[in-house]
Amino acid sequence: MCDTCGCSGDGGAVLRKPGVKDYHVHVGDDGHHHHHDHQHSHDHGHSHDHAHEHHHDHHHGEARKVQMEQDVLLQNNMLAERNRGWFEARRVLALNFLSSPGSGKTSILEKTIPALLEQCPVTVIEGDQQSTNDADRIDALGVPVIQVNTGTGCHLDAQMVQRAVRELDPPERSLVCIENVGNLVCPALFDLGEAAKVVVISVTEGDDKPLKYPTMFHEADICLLNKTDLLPYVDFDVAKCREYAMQVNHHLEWIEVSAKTGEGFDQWIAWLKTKLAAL
Ligand SMILES: Nc1nc2c(ncn2[C@@H]2O[C@H](COP(=O)(O)OP(=O)(O)OP(=O)(O)O)[C@@H](O)[C@H]2O)c(=O)[nH]1
Ligand SMILES: [Zn+2]
Ligand SMILES: [Zn+2]
Repeated sequence: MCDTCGCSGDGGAVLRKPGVKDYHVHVGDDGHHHHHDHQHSHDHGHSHDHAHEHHHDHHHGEARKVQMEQDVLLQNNMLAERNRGWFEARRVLALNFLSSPGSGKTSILEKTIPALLEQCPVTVIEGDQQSTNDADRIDALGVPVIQVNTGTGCHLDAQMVQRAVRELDPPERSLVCIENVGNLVCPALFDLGEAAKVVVISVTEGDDKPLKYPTMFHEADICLLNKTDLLPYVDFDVAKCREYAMQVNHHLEWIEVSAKTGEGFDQWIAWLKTKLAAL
């Protein structure tokens, strides 16, 4: 997470809308308590006979870092629960899409959304460090979308989603798709208030990913294995990958798809429709 991976997480995120040049909303940093007790290294070569009080805080650095991480996550979890309550009260199905960069999250959304629009309204929150590329792709589908640019941050957090949701104002009984920043590590730790986490991996990434990034697969509710159209060209053992994923999380649902050919989308759309029907 932030303090460990060095990403800022300090409220520097900005919301943007495709085609609306002046639209620019800063996500405030309230609710994000970053303790900036710098860990000065005090070199005691000099004598201490000056008058001002010297505050030497000799807490163990590691312990403090862990405490800070716990505080940040606690704050986030509280906000996430508020988001969850808001979604539930409005009968909104919020899904958090997670993967490493380029696994096909946006491509999957591009294919999924048109198939659902008959059944219910869809809105999208796009998370990326920079650019509105993904939001532009969703905008082309004609559904409302907000881009969250996290700057140096490598994940979305509950506060960014709360702010984006306020702007989007998704209608009752609708689907909100949240595409997280491409990253298999940090986003797993940050609850956004979603009903389910959808982890996407593609066959070009290697079948050992569930073992290398177990937290993500442990936290996910469903895994979409994407780019199955490329299986003839890569060394990727689908059965093995699935077995590894199940070792980490035996409740994980598993669907194999290709956003390019549409293979497996019947099953995926059926999964979504079941969730939407239960709202
Ligand atoms: N062959 C093939 N290519 C795909 C498939 N899905 C996505 N791609 C390609 O993979 C690349 C990345 O796809 P995106 O949908 O942008 O991936 P993403 O996960 O949204 O990427 P980030 O937002 O940057 O993390 C693009 O060139 C897509 O055309 C697929 O099923 N098969
Ligand atoms: Zn991070
Ligand atoms: Zn994307």
